[in-house]
Amino acid sequence: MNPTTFAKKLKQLQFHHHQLLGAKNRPQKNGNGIFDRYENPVLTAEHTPLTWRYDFDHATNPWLMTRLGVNAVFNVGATEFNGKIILMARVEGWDRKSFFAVAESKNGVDNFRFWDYPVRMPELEAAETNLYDMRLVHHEDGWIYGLFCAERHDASKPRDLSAAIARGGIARTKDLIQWERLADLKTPALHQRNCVLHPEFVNGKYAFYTRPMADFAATGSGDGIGWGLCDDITKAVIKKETIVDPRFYHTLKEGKNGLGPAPLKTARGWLHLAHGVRNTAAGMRYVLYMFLCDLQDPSKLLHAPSGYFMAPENEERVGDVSNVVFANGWVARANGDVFIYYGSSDTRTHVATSTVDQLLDYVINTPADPLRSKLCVDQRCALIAKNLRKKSKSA
Ligand code: BGC
Ligand code: BMA
Repeated sequence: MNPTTFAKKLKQLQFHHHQLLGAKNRPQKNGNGIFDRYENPVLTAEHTPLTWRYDFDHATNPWLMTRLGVNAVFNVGATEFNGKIILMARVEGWDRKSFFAVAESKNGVDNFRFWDYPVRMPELEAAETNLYDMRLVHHEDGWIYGLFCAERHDASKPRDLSAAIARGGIARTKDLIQWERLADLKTPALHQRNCVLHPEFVNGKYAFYTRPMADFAATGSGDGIGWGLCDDITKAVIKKETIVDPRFYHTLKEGKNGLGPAPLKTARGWLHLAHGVRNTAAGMRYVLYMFLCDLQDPSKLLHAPSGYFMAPENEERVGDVSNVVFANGWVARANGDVFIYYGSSDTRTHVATSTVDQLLDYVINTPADPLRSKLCVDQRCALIAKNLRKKSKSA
């Protein structure tokens, strides 16, 4: 490519990138009354800066090749920071390694822009191979914590290249740029993914949601979403875990479940967003669900509405790992608006909006799963009868 064509092509690339980042995003019509989906994803691989992917120098990159491609941007942590909505994205390169990067937007639904550089997270040791799915938590101790999965090959099985160990990584920051890496969370279970820090002290201690598993990823190898306390966050050890939200046969969380972002504090309790997994002939299916826990005792489950909160739809259903929605970030604004960020099929990131009032109505007034077909029919018939009574009265 001659220098003139190169310059023209580079300009085109920059123009299209500019258009993409400036595009407006609108809520989809006909929401379900619980939340609204949006027309466009908020972040995709194409949203990452061109400076991360191309070498702009004609002398060293005469074909204007993508040198370090980005494969996917998904499973973002989220928080409000200096009046902006901040997403801590899981960015995955063409090399399959994930890393973290901050993107910010004023309104939380469009015009997300990445900061110039991704996060340079300090490594604990060279064995650590992949970092992903950060939960961002403003703790009442004044730090912003990042909790993420730190994955490595299982050195005890040198011949099995897919044998891995998932550990609960912890780091903290004040500015989202300089990170202090702390020791990984220690619990009785070998594998920990989906660990989340509770934003407040409980009995003067740090409190964690965990997800103890005996196997790296297999469904059926853990009991559910756990809870445990620890004294020292810099060397976090949980000796005893209790289960807050167990798995259950023939529900959306039969195979495995894990907490999403840290819970939102509301007048009625701690509001939770989690994922549930079931095994199917077509692979694992990931959906989102919600529940509410007691304000005084956050390990006590109060309400668990029946069924899923959100399941993959349309474009969301297809990607590198199809049939997956996964959420590890949400933001409740002071006016009660809630922005829920979710990854679809390990490929892209979307937003859905709701309000604290709507979500509380949803978790408190939606009946619980009665766990058997017969009882589910009774539950639905009660609803039908109520509606038909009303209809005949108004007729
Ligand atoms: C992937 C994760 C996945 C996990 C369990 C990891 O290697 O990076 O996205 O959740 O395996 O399947
Ligand atoms: C996991 C998660 C996610 C991912 C999902 C589906 O266990 O930790 O990173 O979205 O599997 O691949």
